[in-house]
Amino acid sequence: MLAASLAVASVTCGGEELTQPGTEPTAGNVSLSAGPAASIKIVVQPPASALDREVWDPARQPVVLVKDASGSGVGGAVVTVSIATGSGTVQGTVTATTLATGKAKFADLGIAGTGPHTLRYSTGAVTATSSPVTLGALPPEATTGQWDAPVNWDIVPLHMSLLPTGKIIAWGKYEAGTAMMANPRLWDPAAGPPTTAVEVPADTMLFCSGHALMADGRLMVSGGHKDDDRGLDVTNIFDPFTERWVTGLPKMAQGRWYPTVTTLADGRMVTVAGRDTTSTEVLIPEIWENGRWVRLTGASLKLPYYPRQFLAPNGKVFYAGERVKARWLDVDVVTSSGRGKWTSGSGLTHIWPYNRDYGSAVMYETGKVLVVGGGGDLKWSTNDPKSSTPTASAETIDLNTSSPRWTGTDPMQFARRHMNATILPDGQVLATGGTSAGGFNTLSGAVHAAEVWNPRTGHWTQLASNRIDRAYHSVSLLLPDGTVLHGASGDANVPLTPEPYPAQRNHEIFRPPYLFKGARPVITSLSQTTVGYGQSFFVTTPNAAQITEARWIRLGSVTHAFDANQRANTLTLARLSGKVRVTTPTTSRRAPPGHYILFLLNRNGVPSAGTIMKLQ
Ligand SMILES: [Cu+2]
Repeated sequence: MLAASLAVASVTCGGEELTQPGTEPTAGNVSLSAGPAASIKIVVQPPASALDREVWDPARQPVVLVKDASGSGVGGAVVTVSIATGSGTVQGTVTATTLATGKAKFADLGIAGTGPHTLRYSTGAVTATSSPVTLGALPPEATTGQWDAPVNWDIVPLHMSLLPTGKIIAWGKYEAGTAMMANPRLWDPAAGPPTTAVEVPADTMLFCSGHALMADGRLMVSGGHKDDDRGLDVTNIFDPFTERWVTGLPKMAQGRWYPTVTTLADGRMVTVAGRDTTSTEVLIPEIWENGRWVRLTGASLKLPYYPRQFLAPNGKVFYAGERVKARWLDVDVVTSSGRGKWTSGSGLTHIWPYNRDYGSAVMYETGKVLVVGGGGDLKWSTNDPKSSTPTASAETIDLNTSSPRWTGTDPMQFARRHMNATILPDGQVLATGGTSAGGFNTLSGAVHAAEVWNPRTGHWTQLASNRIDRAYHSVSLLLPDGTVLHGASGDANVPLTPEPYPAQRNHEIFRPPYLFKGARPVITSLSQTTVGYGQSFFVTTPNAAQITEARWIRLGSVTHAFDANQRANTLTLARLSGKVRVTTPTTSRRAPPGHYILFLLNRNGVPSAGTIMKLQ
């Protein structure tokens, strides 16, 4: 996948792509008029101290100068680095080739080990030894991550969306201590704490709506709260650029309380399930196209609240769970029963044979879905078998194949319902919060330990524990800096009666282990912030020779243990000199149009801070 042939050559200092003319000479085309190497002079020493396995900052990468007996620089000499003293091992790209000047710059070195080490540089029979590098052991947080202290909000931010501007819009049910609807809050994390968020009132109560970001970056909010179990038939759209709500759109045919909104490949939006203004379960999806809602009467199906569904690479909507059997929704096919159709398949029955109500699901990679946790409520309103306790089990499915089938992966360390699953920049999935106890929201079983799932190994690793019980109405949201906001819970009360579950007007920030492994790659600039499909763009970074992965993750829009907007694509990457070339997915079925956070990663799994860009 990597352009390996460029990896070594990219240590040259030119600013241009190596295949273009006019760049500095590289090892392959210098004239080797000097004599054989007679000495190695150290120009830049390695860092005096670093962490075990840290990928050293580019400014701290060694540079050596190879000269012949007459003192002329030797071009085209391959210099190899090894451990001179110390018990560790060199990591990264261990050779560098001299330019015509005789200089060779290493680009991607580090050492696995602890204590003092020196490096030996050698070419032919000539060697030199570096000054010492003292390697510190990784802190425990490099294994467990770390939780910050709780941060207060004025509301319970149980609906939360990251906007293209980097601001966060959030709302809950009631203003604290009142029976008045909570106004949405627009919070700029760069400007101050959430208590400084500005109110951006909407005309109607948005509590228990469904939401997702549209192709243009506006937030569509379908339905809302008429009263408990009764949904509004309105659609509100928040424009993050004018910071205003747009209302007055045509109403939906039915109200929706607990629907899921999904962005399709062509930018159309579909809203599925929920309860209507009379508390009747809504069986008919509606699609937003050409400025109006159209009912998909051929696709009548009873689905639980907030269906966990995704746009799939075949262009259909894939309903992953909570029901035992997953299904496809084709929004365009027309049958005798009308437009739209649900279908299933033999491989689409979950391995865990019970409803995964209030488990989570995530498309962690192009066309690949993880369902995890859920169940534990015998009163849940489907005919599927129900378990009296939640599950720790997890399953994956690859929708890129012709006959997808659920496959088991390791269970979490803890059973959970009302948990959140969040894609991390390194492609792993973080599980946060929830409860292991049976019943709708039994907080005696609240789980505080985070866990992370590695899609390569299928293993879950237990991480640090947060302080606050967060189950029903909790959220988790990946932030562009690579941290995860985990917040809310509760706010399910009838006005001014004792809360059945404490209203958590706060969040905690989780700092994943990768933030404790030393220097992070840096994104300096992008050649463009809006890109098309199958298009390449350039990311200027001083870490170009160290980048092993580029990934983007769609901005999160989360509520009720499910983020209908987040999804990730690993992007095609080529390392050049001083920059990397990133190529976007070829089709919008693999990545719906809209806004994504781009991350670059090094071989140690450490991500850059992300940058938000638009795919169209
Ligand atoms: Cu709710």
